[in-house]
Amino acid sequence: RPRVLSGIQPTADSFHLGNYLGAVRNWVAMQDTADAFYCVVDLHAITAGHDPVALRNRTRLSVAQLLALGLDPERCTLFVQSHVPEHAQLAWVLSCITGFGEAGRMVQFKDKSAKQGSDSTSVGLFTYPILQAADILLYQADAVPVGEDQRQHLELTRDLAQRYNSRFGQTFTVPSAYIVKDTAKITDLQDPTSKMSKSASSPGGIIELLEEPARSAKKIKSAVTDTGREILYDEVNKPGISNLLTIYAALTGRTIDELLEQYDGHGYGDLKKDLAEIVVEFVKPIQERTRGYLEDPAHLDKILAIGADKARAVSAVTLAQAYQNIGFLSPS
Ligand code: AQP
Repeated sequence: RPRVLSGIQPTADSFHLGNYLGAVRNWVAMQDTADAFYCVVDLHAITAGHDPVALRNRTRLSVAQLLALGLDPERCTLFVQSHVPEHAQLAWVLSCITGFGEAGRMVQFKDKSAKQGSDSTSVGLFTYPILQAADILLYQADAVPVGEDQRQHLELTRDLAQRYNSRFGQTFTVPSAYIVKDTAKITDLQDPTSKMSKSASSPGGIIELLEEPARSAKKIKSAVTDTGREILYDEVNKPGISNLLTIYAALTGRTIDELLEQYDGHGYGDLKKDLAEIVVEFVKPIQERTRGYLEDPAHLDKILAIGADKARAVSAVTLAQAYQNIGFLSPS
């Protein structure tokens, strides 16, 4: 079975629909087809300023949501990144084979640092993609299920793996991005050419899985739609309605063509009203299950302890090999 690895940041009180449809939904599916490793990446979550109490809560909340969304610790390895010290250790080594200019070309860094200003931008935000490369390469992952926004970081990971292997001998599997085109970029409901984002979206633009369902329904109903009245799938000229069709299709398992046929002759309002109900029915059981997991933090901690042990069994072997190949003297 192929090995997969992916992660999600505990940077908000709730995941959003883009995180689910672009990434976590595929994680759930891959539990049955791959040897899957998934982590809540708390080391990444401290790169842009954070509150310690909120971080701890959000880390547990993230784990509870992942379980509620369908991750099963019997069928995958679920862990918290900081519980596995090899991530930070390999990141240092990889940072020493990454060019300064190469890291500076990362679009996500350029966007986020431009917003923050250079005095508020941490060196950690700059080296974030290198830590992400370490996350992936430690597990010898063949595939990395992510949304479109991560494509450039995956390219860097591949380059670093190839560079290491050619300089120091075969050490890492060169991974591929696994990006499902249809749902790779769920867009902001108020600004449908931008991605739905925890940090950049306005409250009206983002559907949070744990928010009051009536609030989500209202947001869908007031989503920005496009000029004209006809329901068509056209990402360029009708990005708003196309995004709603994408979400509708993904949550119901129906094709866009089936939806176009169903809504032929109907207005935007009809589609929004139906989609609002679908979203409400989708989030309700997830919220209930998340609450259930949060009621038993000791159980969550146990799942994470087992996950960290399983993760370390793989990551420690890779790190030892990477240290050996780069020329570090083994401790006796
Ligand atoms: N809008 C999206 N559509 C599809 N996939 C998305 N992902 C994020 N937004 C979308 C995917 O979700 C996974 C987890 O990503 P993350 O923890 O890095 O989340 P994030 O990037 O912090 O989430 P945001 O909302 O994108 O936050 P900002 O903009 O603040 O960085 C990844 O696989 C990602 O591709």
